[in-house]
Amino acid sequence: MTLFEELKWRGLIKDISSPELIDKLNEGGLTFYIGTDPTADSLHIGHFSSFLIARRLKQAGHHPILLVGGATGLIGDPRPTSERPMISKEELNHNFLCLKEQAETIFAKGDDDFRVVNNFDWIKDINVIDFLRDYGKYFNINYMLDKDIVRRRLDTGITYAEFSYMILQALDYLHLNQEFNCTLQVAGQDQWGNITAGIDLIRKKNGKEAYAFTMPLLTKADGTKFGKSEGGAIWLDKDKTTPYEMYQFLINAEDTKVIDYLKFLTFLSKEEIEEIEKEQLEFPEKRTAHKILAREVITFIHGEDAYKEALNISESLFNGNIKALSSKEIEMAFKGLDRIIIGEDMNIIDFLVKYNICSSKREAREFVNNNSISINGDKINDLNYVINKDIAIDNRYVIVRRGKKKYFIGCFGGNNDKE
Ligand code: 629
Repeated sequence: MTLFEELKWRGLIKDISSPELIDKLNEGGLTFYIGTDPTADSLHIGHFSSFLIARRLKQAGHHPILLVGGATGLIGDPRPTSERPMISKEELNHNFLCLKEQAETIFAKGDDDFRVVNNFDWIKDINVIDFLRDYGKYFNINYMLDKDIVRRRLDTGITYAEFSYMILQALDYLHLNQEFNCTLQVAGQDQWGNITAGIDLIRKKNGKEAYAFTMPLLTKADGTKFGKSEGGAIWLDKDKTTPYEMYQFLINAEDTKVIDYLKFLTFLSKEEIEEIEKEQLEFPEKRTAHKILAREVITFIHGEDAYKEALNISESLFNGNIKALSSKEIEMAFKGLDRIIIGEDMNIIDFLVKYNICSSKREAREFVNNNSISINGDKINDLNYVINKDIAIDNRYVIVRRGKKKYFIGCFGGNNDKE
């Protein structure tokens, strides 16, 4: 398979700017870029699904530039629905540093042929007269109004700032074309208008051909955006979304979409994925495709140790083997749960009632007697059992499971836990 055939097979091609691009992609050697605005302090898995193209193209002999929009982030790319609230320069700068770090550690991975640039570096020096003369003069209003997202915003309203955004992104492409002979921009399909504005500006100002292709935005079976779970976005920052939470999200991908996600989000070959697809069809209960998707994505983003930790948590919780978890893994596994701060040693029945794990002493005795209560993975049916630091994991954690899968996490007070 040529590169282009592989990208098509993986479902990574939505639109291409011209047929000549196909041979150029297959030949290798293009300098290309993909950009993101620092609208938050972390990239999310939707960005991951787009930015991964940078490593794919690099592996095929092209030269990547990742752009983090320190300037465009201050203006705001118009969304189809409504005007973005103005971000403060302090927040933008904080977000910029976070995203630059992620671009370098998750995607560039120390590879010297992986440039990360900030468009503030060249846009900050352009005064308003030069902006209007050197760039504004090349944009006909009808052309700008014709862009899909701008047109849809005319009735709800769009400010001059957001309306001008495409000129900035076009200016970026022109700058990278002049500085680095960048002749390809890649993005998700929502960026088509911004990218073609850049191609037209390069043709008008440099008299040169530039190219683009866009990728479809990854969706769930119901057509909604991939990467949104009920708990919100799936962030690449492990302190916002732990590798274990990412594991849970990926392992629960819809069966009808998991093979598409393997194509889009991993570097497994066509043969490997077809093998997995066969196994998935024959033994769906093994969830092989889901487990491999989680392994590949988490290992790429967070590394193998983080993946193994997430897997250990998942397997330990599944088979109730809580004692196999370290304190750190317990913290990760029960991150979303309210902590029960245990102030004193207590009989299990009093404990279950005091911390609302059971509604009454009668119910607590009933649960204990019929094996519905386990402490740190061990079923407890001794009504006189005492909860104290000796039974706690690391003298700190008491993990209670009520019934099949209702968990509570208790910890003995200490190091600034409020009682
Ligand atoms: C200046 C800014 C450029 C080139 C690109 C940009 C950012 C672009 C944008 N991109 C989205 C983002 O920042 O807004 N105007 O969140 C996002 N992108 C990745 C994919 C995307 C796109 O980061 O391209 O399609 C979806 O993930 O929406 O010179």
